Amino acid sequence: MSGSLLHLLPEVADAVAAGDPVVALESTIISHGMPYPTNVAMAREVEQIVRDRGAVPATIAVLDGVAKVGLTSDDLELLATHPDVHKATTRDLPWLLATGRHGATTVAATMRLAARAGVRVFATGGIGGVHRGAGLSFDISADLTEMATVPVAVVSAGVKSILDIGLTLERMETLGIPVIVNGSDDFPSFYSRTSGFPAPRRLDGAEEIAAFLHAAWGPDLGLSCGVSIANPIPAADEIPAAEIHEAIEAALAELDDRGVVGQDVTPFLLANVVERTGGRSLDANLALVRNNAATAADIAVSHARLARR
Ligand code: PSU
Ligand code: MN
Repeated sequence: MSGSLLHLLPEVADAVAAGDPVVALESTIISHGMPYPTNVAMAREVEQIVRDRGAVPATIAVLDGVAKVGLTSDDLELLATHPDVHKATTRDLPWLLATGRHGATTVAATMRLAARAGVRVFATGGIGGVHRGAGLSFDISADLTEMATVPVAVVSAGVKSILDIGLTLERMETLGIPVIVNGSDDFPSFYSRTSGFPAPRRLDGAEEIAAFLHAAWGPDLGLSCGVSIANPIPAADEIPAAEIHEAIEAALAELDDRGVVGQDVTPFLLANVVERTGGRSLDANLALVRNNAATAADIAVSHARLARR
């Protein structure tokens, strides 16, 4: 089940072997997406939400050069506090393993390790995509490449408007990534339930989404791609697009001024927006992550039932 540098927590390995529901969780959001100690509290709470809905949580990261699927509470604390945890997308994984470092996995790297471990459903906050100005910078997240190639369902709250949402949807279409919106006709934009773009496909609830995954990956079609499931933030927690707009524009301007590029772009923008909105954007972020964990757990439970037949 696991090689010497890929370790599954026994609880996760047992659940996968039995075909029981498991939900993968990423770690970049812990190390590079939220301030301490909110980040570690969030990581623990989200695992509990997954458990309460009948699935096994598997937070994923690289620790001391070992790719871990399923972490202990101490591992979560390390990821939240250690100064030398590298942000890791898929291409960084061999470097971390070969040199024995710590890495916090992005959506892309988490998907890859989840798939290696046999986990098919994954909850996160927001996915990466096509950055504004990508026509010149070529900055397009490796999350999209991974979703085109690895059969894992990623439950997010859509795409933050730090990105070009329209181009991100175009790119996902080209790459053949199915995009489902749960319970809405509008594609959501993280803090907001709408984005100005329609849902490419709408499904309502975990049962319908699990049936979609089963159709995609089952023996009839045998698709090998991932699935992007956009789950709008609950209405009570939403920040209307007009209210977050100013903070995002200012963060993008500061990004330009400082000349931040490459893998530092997304963490810079995330931290800058939190700073500019005070606690408000962080509260919304926490609410949508909880919501995504609950939805992903429900999908994993329904999908495990279908896949077992
Ligand atoms: N978008 C968010 N919150 C996040 C991220 C993106 O709203 O925490 C993180 C995720 O881990 C995602 C990564 O996979 O940033 C994308 O980074 P990049 O744009 O460098 O590919
Ligand atoms: Mn990038």
